[in-house]
Amino acid sequence: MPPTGQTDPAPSSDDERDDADYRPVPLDYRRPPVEESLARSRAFLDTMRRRRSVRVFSRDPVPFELIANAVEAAGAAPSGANQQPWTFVVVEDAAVKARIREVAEAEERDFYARHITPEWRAALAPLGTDAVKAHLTDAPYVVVVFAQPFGLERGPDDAERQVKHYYVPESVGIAVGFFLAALTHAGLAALTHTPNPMAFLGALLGRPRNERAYVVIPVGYPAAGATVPAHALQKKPLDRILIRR
Ligand code: IYR
Repeated sequence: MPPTGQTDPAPSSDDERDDADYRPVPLDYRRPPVEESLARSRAFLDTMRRRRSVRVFSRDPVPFELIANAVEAAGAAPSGANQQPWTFVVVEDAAVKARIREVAEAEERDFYARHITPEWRAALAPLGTDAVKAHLTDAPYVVVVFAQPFGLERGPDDAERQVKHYYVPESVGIAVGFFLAALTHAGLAALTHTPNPMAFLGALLGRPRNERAYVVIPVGYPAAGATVPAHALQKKPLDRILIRR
């Protein structure tokens, strides 16, 4: 770099600024003994194998900390450029849940009556789903996850500007996976539900213009005597999903 005559030269290119931004810190990590790893891995597998999508919920209350901890676990997920392009809106208000149910059911009625293809109907038949979405009012929490395709920041001039986010669907999908795993680990039940279209949720929940509804997840305890479709018990065996080379 040519001399600038300044004692504290300003960065002259983006590359140099990026170098200056990178600040390594020691990794906080403890390697567990192999026996401990195996025991934890097996216990986690046992928990996750029992996970089911639950469509009938008890109205029993669930401590909010369980939801907050699961959201914090989701927030620990990796994301494109660590931009964390997600917001988890936890709906507890009965009137808001009722409104979500009303609109979602209207859309689902339309889907099942008009938009579903014969192929799609056949794929859903073993799940026994229909347009009635009682889980949206019975579950104590309805978590609506929003993705942020871009961020909104205020510049030094106080003007709002858009910041592009990278790998948004992948990042939000991973975070939702962490969320579902955390709920399962805590002994809670959930359903991944995607009413189609979902645009009404941004308006209903007063979300900013950079957020798009990604998935709706009712969370609670299963209703007493809840049943699940036998079809959902059939997970592909390991030798069909794991290939060693
Ligand atoms: N959104 C509809 C239909 C539906 C679609 C899929 I793919 C599912 O795995 C389950 C349901 C509904 O919620 O009923």
